[in-house]
Amino acid sequence: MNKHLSISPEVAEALATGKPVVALESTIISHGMPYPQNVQTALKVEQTIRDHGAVPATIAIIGGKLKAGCTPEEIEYLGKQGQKVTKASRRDLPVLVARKADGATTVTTTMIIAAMAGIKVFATGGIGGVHRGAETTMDISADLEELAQTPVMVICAGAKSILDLGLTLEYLETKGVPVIGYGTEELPAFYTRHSGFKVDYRIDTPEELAAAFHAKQSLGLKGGMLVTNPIPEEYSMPADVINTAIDQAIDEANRLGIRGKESTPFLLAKVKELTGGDSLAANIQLVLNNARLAALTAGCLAKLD
Ligand code: PSU
Ligand code: MN
Repeated sequence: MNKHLSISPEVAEALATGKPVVALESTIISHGMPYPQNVQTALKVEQTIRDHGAVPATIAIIGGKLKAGCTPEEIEYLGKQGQKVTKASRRDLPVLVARKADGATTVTTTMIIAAMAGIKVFATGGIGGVHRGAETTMDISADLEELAQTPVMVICAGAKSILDLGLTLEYLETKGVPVIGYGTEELPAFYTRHSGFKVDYRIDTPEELAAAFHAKQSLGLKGGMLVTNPIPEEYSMPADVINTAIDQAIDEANRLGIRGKESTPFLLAKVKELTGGDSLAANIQLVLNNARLAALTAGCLAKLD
């Protein structure tokens, strides 16, 4: 085991006995939602995973340790610190670990730590991707590169249209990452079920998700798989409301010259501010929905492995 990795006793026991485990990211807690809803949601997501037969492993960097399985106290700490915690992507790991610092893990670093621990399924809200205007800014999330090289299935609700969804799909195709729609042929756009873009394959059951991931691994193909699970209809938002807010947020980011790693958190916070509590409520529901699917899929995968 890597000397920087620290697996909680419950997660270690589950992994050793072949029980299903689901990884969860911590940037969604620190940067993705306001306190205290972020902490409440993180704990509820863990409970949902337990209710569906799997063990949750919330992932973060605490005191330079790569944690697979956070305590409720650690979750509370990350949630309270909010944006003061370093948003940690792949490039941030060496310095944070050397300094024994804290970091909230993005999709990228959550995949890295999950893979180190031997966790294969990861549930989150949305992933990073190719930003609008990337032709000139070159702002492409490290999440896409990670999906290309690290063997973890990421279950999300698609990507927000703060990104260029068409270019994001092109990038994933180039990198050989299968993009699956759960019960849909269309890529969901986080708050809404529709984007107008097609996924590679529609899969309708957790059994088949597990079988596809298992096949990818037994073929010796590196990298992960992206499962996009649409937000339940009753919680989805009107497309015009959300798209107007996103356009306004992007205009403001451009005006203020927001760039780099601040870009995604700025846009997420702005969209939330412009759409009030509705987008937060939708966000919470789609994460719970992904947690359920991830737990069931991890259960199926545990039977195949
Ligand atoms: N998109 C969301 N919610 C999030 C994020 C993205 O809808 O919380 C977070 C995730 O942690 C993701 C990260 O991995 O932002 C991507 O940041 P960047 O675009 O800087 O790579
Ligand atoms: Mn970026």
